[in-house]
Amino acid sequence: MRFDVLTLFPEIFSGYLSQSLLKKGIDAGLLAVHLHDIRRWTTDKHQKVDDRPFGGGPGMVIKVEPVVDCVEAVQKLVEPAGKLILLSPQGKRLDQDLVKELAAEPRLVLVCGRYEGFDQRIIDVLQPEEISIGDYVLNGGEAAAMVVIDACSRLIPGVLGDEQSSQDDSFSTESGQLEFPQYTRPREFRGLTVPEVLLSGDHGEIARWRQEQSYLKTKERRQDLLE
Ligand code: 6GU
Repeated sequence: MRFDVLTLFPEIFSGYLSQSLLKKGIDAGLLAVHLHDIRRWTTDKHQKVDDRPFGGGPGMVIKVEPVVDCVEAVQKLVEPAGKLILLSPQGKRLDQDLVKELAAEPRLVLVCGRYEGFDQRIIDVLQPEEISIGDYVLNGGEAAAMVVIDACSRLIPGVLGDEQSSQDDSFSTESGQLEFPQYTRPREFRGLTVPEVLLSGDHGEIARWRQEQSYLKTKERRQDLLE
């Protein structure tokens, strides 16, 4: 799977992409992330990517020409052109079902906003899918793009090792419930012991216990997931 990220701050991504599972997936050729600096598509002397809003008001608005030029150039780099996504707090809220849809795409082109927003004509011309990662405001779409890449990468076959699995993750279980509690050594810490059933070796009992724990935790914390 290929991700192209269009941003004013490409450096933000380097640390994140060079660690852990994402790095392994990239090194193994299972995913690729290409960063594109929107500022490189400006044509004026001052490389201006934002300007004051018509009609007045605080903040700056991202200009239409560099973003549209950058998107069109990046989409032409390779086939297929990829699914175009604009990260924005006005977008459709990301959840695991949407992650599954996105992870089935061969290529995503992710456009990160900053400041007060995009010139509306960017959206009118490019007609991207707008995606938000939740009901709060970030300084920009970069953290949201990393969330999309991270969540999708877990669903790409081979990115998680054999010993790991996205099947048991919260929201990914058949039942859509939260995860059961996990324990590892030592058996006792500050008087807190590991539930006896997990030491029993009875795999049927363990599976039943875990299912029940998932259900109880979901009922207590996220009744909405059971409805
Ligand atoms: Cl995608 N961008 C910004 N700026 N804020 C957000 C967001 C995105 N998703 C939630 N809040």
